[in-house]
Amino acid sequence: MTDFSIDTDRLLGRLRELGSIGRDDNDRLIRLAASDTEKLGRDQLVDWIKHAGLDVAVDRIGNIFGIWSPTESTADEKPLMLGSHIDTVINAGMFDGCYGVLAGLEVIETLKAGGFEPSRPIVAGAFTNEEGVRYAPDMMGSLVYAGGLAVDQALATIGTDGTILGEELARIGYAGSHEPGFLQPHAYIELHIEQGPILEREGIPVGAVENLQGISWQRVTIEGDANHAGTTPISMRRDAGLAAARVITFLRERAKASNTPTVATVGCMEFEPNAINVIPSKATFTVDLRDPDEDRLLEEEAALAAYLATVASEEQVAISTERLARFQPVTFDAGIVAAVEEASAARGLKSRRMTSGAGHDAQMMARIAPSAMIFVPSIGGISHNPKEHTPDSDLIAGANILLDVVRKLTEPEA
Ligand code: HGY
Ligand code: MN
Ligand code: MN
Repeated sequence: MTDFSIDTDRLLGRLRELGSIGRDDNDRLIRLAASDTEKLGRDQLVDWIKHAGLDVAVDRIGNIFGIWSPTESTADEKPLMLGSHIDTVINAGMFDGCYGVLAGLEVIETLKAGGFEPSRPIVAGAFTNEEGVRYAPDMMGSLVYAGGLAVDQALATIGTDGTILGEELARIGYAGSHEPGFLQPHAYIELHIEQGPILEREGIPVGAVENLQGISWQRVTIEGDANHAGTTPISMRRDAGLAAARVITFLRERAKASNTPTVATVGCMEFEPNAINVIPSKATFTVDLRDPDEDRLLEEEAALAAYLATVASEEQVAISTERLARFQPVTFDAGIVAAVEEASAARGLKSRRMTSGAGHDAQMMARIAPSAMIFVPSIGGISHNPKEHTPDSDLIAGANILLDVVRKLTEPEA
């Protein structure tokens, strides 16, 4: 098999270029789904896809695909799909998602330039709204693509800023015509930074991701009574803020005491009227619960519901919840996971099997095709933070492993 290796300057240069698109006046990277800044990132990606001589397709939920189908005889075969996302969180790092999209495109360009004739088309994709920060749930574009959410329902989603996703996609020019799922993949592979501390801590450059944990997102609303901070005795308070604080503490203490991989996060919190000398009448916050084991995740959800009832009666407040996302744990394709390990060994790189703590588009694509992920180390395990970093050598190694696995899965019959 002729040796191929990716064009490192092209991949690293594009990563930095895309990482510079969508920064605010304080240099914070913010490319929320279907926003003006994300449009700039999308436009740049489409330029690169066209420059690579691939066909560009955009579906109704705004997922972008670069399609390489070099030979007539295999054009009708199901494609091998590579992908991730280019939308970001607020004040993001530059590798989350973008690395997998650009490495997928890089692999295709390298194979194309090297005269490789794949046994099936190869597609590089960028899924809409993987982060779910502006519109819930997260992994929305791939969830719709995999048939887990009706496209019209997704397009009608109202964002945290009151906008409607479908209108925003149309406004930025990415309300595509293809029906989501128009290309049913033969297999799906996603290269991604680990976003956790394990690979770096163990000095291992490649993660062969064999499963991904379950995710439960809820919005909790607590309603009490506004009252004077100075004159209202503690015994007479219906303090929504205090009640919210009790829930946050409960979640942390329960997760810590559990001795399991369960994690719980309250990432968003709003008080009303939000005034220094007024007892909060209302607290609205989000709860993100995760666990690789579905039964444990169900237990955590039940424990939270029971505690909310306790707090409601003890603090004399009204508590309601709204489901924002719920995804069960996913196990990836053992054959592709093994191919990642073999490709790593063939390049003299150590790899280890691992679970993904973060949600990814692969979690959704696994519903319609054999799927797996490749991780590279994150320095300090930091992500969703501008300090997110992966050394060039690890980025290049991961992309070459992706290249080798793609070749193995599309090697023409001898
Ligand atoms: O929430 C997640 O794990 C992903 O970053 N959307
Ligand atoms: Mn990601
Ligand atoms: Mn992310």
